[in-house]
Amino acid sequence: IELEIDIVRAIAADEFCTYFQPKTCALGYVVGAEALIRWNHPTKGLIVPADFIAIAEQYGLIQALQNIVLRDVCILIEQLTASHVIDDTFNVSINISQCQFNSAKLKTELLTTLNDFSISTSQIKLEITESMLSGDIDNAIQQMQELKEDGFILSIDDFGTGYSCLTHLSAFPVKELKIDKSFIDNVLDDEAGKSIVNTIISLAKSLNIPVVAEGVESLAQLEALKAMNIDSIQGYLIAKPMMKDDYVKWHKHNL
Ligand code: G
Ligand code: G
Ligand code: MN
Ligand code: NA
Repeated sequence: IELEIDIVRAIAADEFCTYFQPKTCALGYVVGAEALIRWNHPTKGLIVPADFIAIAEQYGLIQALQNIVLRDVCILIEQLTASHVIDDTFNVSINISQCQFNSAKLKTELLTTLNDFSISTSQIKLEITESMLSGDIDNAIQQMQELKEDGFILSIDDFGTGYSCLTHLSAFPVKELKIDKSFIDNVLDDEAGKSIVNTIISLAKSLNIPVVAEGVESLAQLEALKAMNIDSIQGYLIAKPMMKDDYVKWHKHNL
């Protein structure tokens, strides 16, 4: 069966689900989470996004998947709010694809789903990869500005891998910059690895943009990043992405 037909079938069969990975501040308090889609395939088992996101983008199915993720995010936020374990500074990140970012309908799609819940746009963070910000800069800034005006928080994902023009960084209305895992992997290797991460953190700090380290796996990495004044941490050291119920349990035990 063709994968795109299988995606359409799987949407109707409710086989997609959303995992959540927590993000903590340098002191260890939970400050947010990232939503990561998974496909519970009846015969193939759990399928990761690397194996279907590109196909979904190609066949115009990505917004349908995004709506599922956003709905799951809203359900999580409502549940955590009802349990009094978050306040309205807690936000959940969703990953935006290039084709969605280019679409004039993105904002309406997001607002339509949010409308079914009593959740503020400021509790939703939109992750745009750095590579999406290297083409038509004026268009990118305008799209970001419009999303920001509706209250969405914007984040630059996979920073350091996208060859964006650094002079534009101060023009982007973003509230977060996520250093790509590939740089965090090398932070203990040698002076060069350390210096690259330190330079990204200093650059973001000078622009008043909080910085997240992605893919932190060891205490030694965490200590090195804290010494460089990192703001937040995401990675297996804190927790792997979890199903909603496991995430809620984890969250309540790690307040
Ligand atoms: O969850 P995992 O680490 O396997 O994610 C791999 C990639 O898939 C990441 O780059 C992430 O941005 C992307 N991804 C995960 N969930 C979504 C989603 O809901 N929408 C889009 N567009 N990409 C996603
Ligand atoms: O959207 P983005 O490309 O940033 O997606 C983050 C991806 O990184 C997710 O697929 C998530 O499962 C993965 N991830 C998060 N933390 C770690 C980690 O500590 N180690 C590894 N190997 N992967 C991680
Ligand atoms: Mn991401
Ligand atoms: Na990333």
